[in-house]
Amino acid sequence: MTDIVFVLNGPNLNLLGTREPEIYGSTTLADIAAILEQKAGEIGLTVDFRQTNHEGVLVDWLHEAHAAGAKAVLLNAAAYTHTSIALLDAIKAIDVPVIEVHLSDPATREGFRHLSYVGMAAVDEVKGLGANGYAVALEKAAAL
Ligand code: CA2
Repeated sequence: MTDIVFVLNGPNLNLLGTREPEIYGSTTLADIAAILEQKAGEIGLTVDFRQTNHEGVLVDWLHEAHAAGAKAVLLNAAAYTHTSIALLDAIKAIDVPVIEVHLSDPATREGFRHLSYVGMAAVDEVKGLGANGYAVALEKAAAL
């Protein structure tokens, strides 16, 4: 096992900070990456921070985290959280613990956000804390 934590972000999160700030806040994904990289350095971890709009790419990256012997994956699969059996299968197929992350709390939003395939296999979750939730999740990863 290495000290690498993969931080994987799904569709539309590249727009963070530019739209719907009342739901997702005004921090950009680049800001979050910078905060996490600094925090990771302080606690002796390395983060590999990525975003894609494509479901299969997230599956490939989960496999890559496994092949790299990553310590953990922080996964904000965005809308694929609620639809993707492929992601559920990938999380179950790898040895790396996955922590589910969301900026908002999907349980307090529309009904279609209440189901989480990611949550069926994740070891932990951080929801509703905005951008700070990523740092909280990194601390959880450090404690695994
Ligand atoms: O709260 C979260 O982190 C979500 O994963 C965000 C997803 C949503 O589908 C999940 O239910 C909860 C949506 C990400 C869209 O990101 C945007 C960012 C800026 C502007 C518009 C969308």
